[in-house]
Amino acid sequence: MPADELTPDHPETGKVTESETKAGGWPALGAGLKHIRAQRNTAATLKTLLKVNQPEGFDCPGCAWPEPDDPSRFEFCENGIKAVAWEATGKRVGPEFFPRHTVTELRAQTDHWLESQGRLTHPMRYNRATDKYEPVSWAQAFELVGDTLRGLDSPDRAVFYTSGRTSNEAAFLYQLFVRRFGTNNLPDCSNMCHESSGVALGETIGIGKGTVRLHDFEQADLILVIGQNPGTNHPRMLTELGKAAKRGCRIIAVNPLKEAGLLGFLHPQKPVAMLTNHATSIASMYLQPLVGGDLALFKGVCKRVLEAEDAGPGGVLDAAFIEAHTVGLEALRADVSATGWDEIVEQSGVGREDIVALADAYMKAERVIACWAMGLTQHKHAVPTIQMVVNLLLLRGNIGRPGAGACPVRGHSNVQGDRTMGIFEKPPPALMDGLRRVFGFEPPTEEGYDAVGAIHAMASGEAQVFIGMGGNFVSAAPDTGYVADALGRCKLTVQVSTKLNRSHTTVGTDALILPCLGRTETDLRSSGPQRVTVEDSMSQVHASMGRNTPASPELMSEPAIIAGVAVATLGDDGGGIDWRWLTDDYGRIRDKIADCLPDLFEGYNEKIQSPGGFYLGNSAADYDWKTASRKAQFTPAPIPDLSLPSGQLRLMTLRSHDQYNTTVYGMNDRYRGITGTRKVVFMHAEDIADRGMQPDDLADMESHFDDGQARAISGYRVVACDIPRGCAAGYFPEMNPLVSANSFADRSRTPTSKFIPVTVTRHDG
Ligand SMILES: Nc1nc2c(c(=O)[nH]1)N[C@H]1C(S)=C(S)[C@@H](COP(=O)(O)OP(=O)(O)OC[C@H]3O[C@@H](n4cnc5c(=O)[nH]c(N)nc54)[C@H](O)[C@@H]3O)O[C@H]1N2
Ligand SMILES: Nc1nc2c(c(=O)[nH]1)N[C@H]1C(S)=C(S)[C@@H](COP(=O)(O)OP(=O)(O)OC[C@H]3O[C@@H](n4cnc5c(=O)[nH]c(N)nc54)[C@H](O)[C@@H]3O)O[C@H]1N2
Ligand SMILES: [Mo]
Repeated sequence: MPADELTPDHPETGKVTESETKAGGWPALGAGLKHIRAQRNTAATLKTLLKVNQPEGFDCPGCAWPEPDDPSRFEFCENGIKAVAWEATGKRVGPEFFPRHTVTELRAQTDHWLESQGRLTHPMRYNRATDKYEPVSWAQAFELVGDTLRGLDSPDRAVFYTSGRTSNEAAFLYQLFVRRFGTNNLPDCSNMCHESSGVALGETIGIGKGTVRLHDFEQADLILVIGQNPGTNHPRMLTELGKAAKRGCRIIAVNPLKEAGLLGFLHPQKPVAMLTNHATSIASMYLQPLVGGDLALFKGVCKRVLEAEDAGPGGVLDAAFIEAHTVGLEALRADVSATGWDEIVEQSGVGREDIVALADAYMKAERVIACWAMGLTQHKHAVPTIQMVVNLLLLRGNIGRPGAGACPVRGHSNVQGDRTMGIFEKPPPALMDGLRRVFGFEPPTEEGYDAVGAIHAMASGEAQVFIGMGGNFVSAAPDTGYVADALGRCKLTVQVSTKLNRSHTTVGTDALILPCLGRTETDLRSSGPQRVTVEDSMSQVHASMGRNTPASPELMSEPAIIAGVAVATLGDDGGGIDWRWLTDDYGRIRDKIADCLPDLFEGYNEKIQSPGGFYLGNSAADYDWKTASRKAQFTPAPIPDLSLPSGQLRLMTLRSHDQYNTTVYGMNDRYRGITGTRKVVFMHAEDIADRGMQPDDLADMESHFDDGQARAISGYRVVACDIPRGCAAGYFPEMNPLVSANSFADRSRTPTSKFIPVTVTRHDG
């Protein structure tokens, strides 16, 4: 499908002004309130907000940043308000909506328009003859899914995607159904997100999760924020960073772009600071590497640390920690000394004196936390880059010690929990043993498709059914046109969703929209209202209870939908599993989870009674290294040569301040000075001039991968910003037609959404 058809133009009313130098403050509160009013449900939304992240309330459906143990009465942020208001909207997309729009017409609308129409209320089935969706009963919908799945010549012909909002209970049930059906085809948004972190940490410290907890932020004396934009994507993290900065902890940002939220922060819930407009400075040092230059940069930092140790042996490294807990230092030392400063400086784009300054700050600090997000994970060499950061932490024993550790900051509010529950194309052995023992069936052993694998399998016809438990696969995945075609080749596409999105417009021969309850809504089952549980970025599991009246009486919960599909597919005996009994009371699902994974979840139902929930523990934080060598692993890695042919730029795709992934709340990106448009490309002023253009000119863009495919988008407004020469930035998902499904990280297979070689030329016409 041509890219232009899938990334329709927004009305061109855009305006570019100066970018900001701090995040939060009055504009943040104002923006939050504006969003509540726009959703036509002000009173209900305000009432809802009082329940966000409170002990008896629901977990914010925004990001995965943890809640403090003692949350102030209002534990929310501007973007949490948007996420909640978006779900609690008064607008509806009911059966009266669909006769007015063919799917072809819907495809021509922007992502923003589609989602702004409101909450989905009824199950709908696509009618190819009229090119429209029509109401269908739940029973008929389940029958269609069951019949189609049973008609496949192998269970491996179906793909079961998950986005990261799905609760532990729904996720466990979903993977149970999928494995009972007979496949491990369980790709998820994590494949496109923090998979590289999971692989890198698994190999080096034996667990694919972060090692720090929230209270560690109170003890750190250096926090590195690498490839992450918390002002927009994890605003509540700024509270922690602000507090840390105030008590003298150093914060160093590593990001090609100068992001407002890393420069300063005005807490929107601290009236005095608000009234005096007195922002807390955050980063005391801001390094701007070339896009993709972090491996070289952190190798340089390791080099400086090792040189300092050589100059004064015994004074720099944590010899006791290294001796007791690590292997591989000599290999790293050899690799680092064989790497010259010229290469480090050239490939990182950071001057030697700045690398030395970062290393010196590191060596002065007793307790160091390294945080990172998509700026590190979505690169071809993402895994070794993260491992170089781990090397740096290990050199001075900064894993396991209070106030120190590795902190991959997760995205979706339960993406980490979904993985713990077994949403993974690689069947986790402990869970497979549990399934065998508790449910008495033999789970499939062959690895399933991850996100990239699923795309190619649908394109080639090897996979013929796509079921999405949340998310918006076509817009989130790389190479939008290719994915749309791949979905179009399926016999059946099913989207379990709360809002209309582009994936509903890229239909298979048959297609269903199954509307579900959101996190904020009461989930009433025969045993009463249900709570669900989620795991945050720091391995804390806690309960979440929706309180709002559901957007429509027709909505079903995700667990109930899974049960319906399971019975329709596996037959009346449900493959030996009583799905209805399990979903009448989610406590029963939790008991089964505890039976399957007793080490982590024993006493699950009791433990979630306590307001803050419970901590799953982290073996690495306890100096228990579950690696092959039973030690933490230093990992040498060559610096890749990332130089591009002359004229090409390194494009990174990122989030504006007004979106949640593919959910576009609005057209503004306040901190970056953008109003009313998303069709922009950020570049260095001299790179703009070199191309004979001026800021505000319109440009066309073409990407260059060595897979022989041409990928282009057109009509993007050029914006000058503080970014290294040779680098550029634009918004996800609009720029996804430029990303290749054949370009992904080594070992983790995460699409390289932060490194797209592009040419930018003046738009003619
Ligand atoms: N409001 C809101 N909250 C969200 C989301 C949302 O869309 N909206 N999404 C959620 C999800 S799923 C996720 S995964 C997280 C994403 O959170 P982030 O990772 O913060 O999101 P991105 O916008 O992708 O920004 C990545 C940052 O990395 C920088 N960067 C890009 N390339 C490089 C590089 O090569 N090196 C370095 N050092 N930096 C680089 C960019 O300049 C940018 O500041 O947020 C979660 N929270
Ligand atoms: N180019 C580029 N591509 C990227 C990225 C990037 O930085 N650059 N980031 C990647 C990352 S980090 C991620 S995590 C993925 C995100 O990929 P996804 O998770 O697939 O996408 P979302 O946009 O979060 O999904 C939004 C949809 O979820 C549905 N939804 C919302 N709440 C619920 C709920 O409670 N239940 C159900 N069933 N559905 C719900 C709504 O219908 C909404 O339309 O995108 C990836 N793609
Ligand atoms: Mo993500």
